[in-house]
Amino acid sequence: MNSSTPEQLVAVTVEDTIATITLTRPTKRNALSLRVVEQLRVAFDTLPDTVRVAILAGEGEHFCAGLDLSELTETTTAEGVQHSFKWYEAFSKIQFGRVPVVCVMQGAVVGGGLELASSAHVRVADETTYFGLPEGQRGIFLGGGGSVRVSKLIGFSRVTEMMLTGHVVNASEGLAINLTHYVTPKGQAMDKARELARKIAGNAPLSNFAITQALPLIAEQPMSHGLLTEALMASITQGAPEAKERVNAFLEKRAAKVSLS
Ligand code: 1HE
Repeated sequence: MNSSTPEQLVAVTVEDTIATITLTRPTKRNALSLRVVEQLRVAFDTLPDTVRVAILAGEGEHFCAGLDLSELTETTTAEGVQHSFKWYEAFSKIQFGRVPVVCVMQGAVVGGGLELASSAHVRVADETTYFGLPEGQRGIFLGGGGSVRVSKLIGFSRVTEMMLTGHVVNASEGLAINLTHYVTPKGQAMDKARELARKIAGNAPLSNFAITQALPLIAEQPMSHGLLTEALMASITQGAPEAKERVNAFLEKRAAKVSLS
């Protein structure tokens, strides 16, 4: 399936079990207008049932320049809150949708672009990538969930420092502080993301469900609740026939060992 028309700001392609959802507004550095955010929501909400992993990417030299600042016109407080809630709804479809999401990054991953990337489960940057939170300089604040999601990735102290000082973090520094899981040479992040997506698609769907849905909730639970949730999820996943088959495959030396490659 391929779908992209001139007025479309988000393109969806599906190959086997992997969907690629691409921001297609490179002339505006993939800035997130409300139309883009809405198209992202629809794209993640309507993935075909055959899809097991999604790749999120941005066309051109920059993943995403954040909020479309041309839309930051005079709004009432209530309209501003509604604006954020539209972003929350779309980004929630990414983080808590049916499939794991791998984000491919290059160039600017700033402001709302970093809030978007932090909604994905796995992040792959190429060496041109840089991360910034220029809201302070623009006289605004995070509004796409970054106070929560980016703070969970790097801690609120680093978010505070980036926002106060305008500190722009390069790819290798981003790797060190957990803004990205991988850094590739220039232009190779998509290849790496596809390789990872194929691995993720090969996991048991129930395990992927537990990893993407239960893990973030467990992290927010008090320890006693978290351990109980974990025990229940463990029991549910290992009770599935697919788990038994996979474990037997290992015991019968039919499955790959854990290795560094
Ligand atoms: C934009 C935007 C945008 C570019 N909204 N139009 N985000 C920012 O503060 C980042 C602002 N953007 C930049 O700093 C730079 O554009 C980049 C470093 C990302 C890329 O630089 P460059 O030299 O490749 O591109 P450019 O020439 O700056 O921009 C190309 C065009 O995209 C230009 O429009 P044109 O009509 O003159 O061609 C820019 O105006 C346009 N453009 N970025 C609108 N962001 C839910 S709260 C989230 C809060 C935030 O995200 S705050 C951070 C906002």
